[in-house]
Order: sequence, then C-alpha cells, then structure tokens
Amino acid sequence: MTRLLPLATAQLGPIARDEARPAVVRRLIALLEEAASRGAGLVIFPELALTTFFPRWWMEDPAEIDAFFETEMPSAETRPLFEAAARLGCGFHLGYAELAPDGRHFNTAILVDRDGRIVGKYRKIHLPGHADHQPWRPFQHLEKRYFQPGDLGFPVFEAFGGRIGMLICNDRRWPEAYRMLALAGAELIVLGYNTPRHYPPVPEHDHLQDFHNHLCMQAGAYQNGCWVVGVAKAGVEEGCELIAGSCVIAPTGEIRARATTAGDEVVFAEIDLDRVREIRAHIFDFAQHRRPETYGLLTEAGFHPTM
Ligand code: CDV
Repeated sequence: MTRLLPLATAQLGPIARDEARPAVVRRLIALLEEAASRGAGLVIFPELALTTFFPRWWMEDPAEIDAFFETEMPSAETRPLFEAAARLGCGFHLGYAELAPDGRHFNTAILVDRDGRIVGKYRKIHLPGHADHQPWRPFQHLEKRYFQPGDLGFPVFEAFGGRIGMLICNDRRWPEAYRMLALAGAELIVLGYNTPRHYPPVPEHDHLQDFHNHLCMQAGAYQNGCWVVGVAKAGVEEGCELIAGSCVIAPTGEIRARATTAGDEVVFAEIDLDRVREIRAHIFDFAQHRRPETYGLLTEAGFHPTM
C-alpha cells in the first residue's frame, strides 16, 4: 500500500525587525507558489514565521510587544496567504505569535487545508529561555516572558490523507512530545524552529547545534515510526545567527531531503505515509512491546536529580 503526500519545506531567511507583515506574507506566497509548481500539496513554514524572532529583545511596553502578535487568523494582512493556498490547492503549516481574545499569549502553529481552511491548531508546550532580563547575554531568549505554555495538549488532525501532529521548535528536543503524538496516531509530525547558533549558557555546545537539531528529529522519527519535517528560520537575523538544516525525515530516521542554504528555500519531497508501518508494525509495535506499567515517573511532576 502507498499513501503518497507531496510536500515541501519552506525555509525562511532572516526577517528584519522593521519588515512589515505584507512584505513577509509576499515572501511566504512566493514560496508557496514555487512549492505548488513542483507538485506540493502541503508546505511547512517555520516557527513565528510572520515576524523577526522578537524574544531576543527585552521589551516593557505592552503595545510594542503585542505588535508582534496576531489577534485573528486570517487577518486582513495574512488573508492573501490563505487565498493563495485555495487558488493553488496547496495547504500549509504556519507558526505565529497568537494573542488570544482573553489576553493570553501563545507561540502557535496552524494547519491549513488545500482549500485555505484552518483544520488544526497547536500551542507550544516547551517554552525555553527565561522570563527575567539577563543583560550578560549577547541576546535574550524571553519565550518564558512573552508566551504562556500551550493549553491544547498534543492534538493529531485527520488531514492531507493522513494523521498529522505539530510541534514547535524546542518541543522537538523532548522525546515525550513525539511519543504523545505517536500514541495518538500521528503519521507525520511537522514543526518549525528558530535556533540561534550561539547558546549563551553553554557556548561550548555551539558547534553541535546542527548535530543536535538533526539528532533529536531523527531519533523522534525513528523511535516513533513517523515522518518528521522540520523547517528553520535561518541566517543572520538582526545580528543573531540562526541555524538552517530544514529537512524531511523518514520513519527509519533517515534524512530524505534537506535544505542547502540559509535563506528562503523550497525543498520538495513526496512521502509515503504508509511507511509508518515499517516501524510501528515491527520494532516499535506499541501494543506489543511498550511497558507503560513501568513508566510511572514520566507522568509525575517531580524527578530524581543526580546533581
Ligand atoms: N525557539 C526555540 O525554541 N529555540 C530553542 C533554543 C533557545 C534552544 C531551541 O530549542 O531550538
């Protein structure tokens, strides 16, 4: 059996702090058009794809902060992207900063079907960084200040002929996130990321950023027998280098296709969702081989530190 899904990663190069939404949306539409012309039915854009990665700055003025957030989706400014999806018959996954009607702020991603309709939503659960101002850093990572942890769990959506889950950036480093989606039946996990090359608390790991990026996504794919597509916002953005390496990973853990630049770039791959069975019906047959009765610590709030 084969269930083919032609998709594309749409890596973004830097977005300047003063780059207005309409200009960014035009870039996204150009990538969507290129991907559709190569046969893609689903395009994956990065985390916070409508603005620069603003958590790198300490801000106190609520109006200045909220200017990076969307209060509706689609809005007047983002609607052209949805219209392009419907015109091209090509859906997309998009990360953006969400200001909910009740005033809460989330780092959010949506799944939009080929007819331009929102069919899925996820709010980032693992928020990295810090909430206080840490001037010793060359740049801040204030996700804990600007966002609240996602409150939607790890939902899986029937779409594009398969079962699709979403993660956002730091989530990809956590094995529990993939496992939650896989247990709910996800065959494809899509995610976007903004990952600075420099990690101020442990700079001796800077040279490992690309390795760790692929390591966690390849492990997540293999250990859960699903496709994983990870897409970067890359390049030197407002003086901060973000890693690239957008890629499509098979359920075997192999990288099937990957970007070769640090700018706006489309990478096309046709994936077979039925390849999930190669892993899930055998080496990681959850029903046969998992031992959940021994995994109690995983759902306890506490842990047993060794240091
Ligand atoms: N946007 C992110 O979540 N970035 C983190 C960095 C700060 C480590 C990441 O996991 O890539």
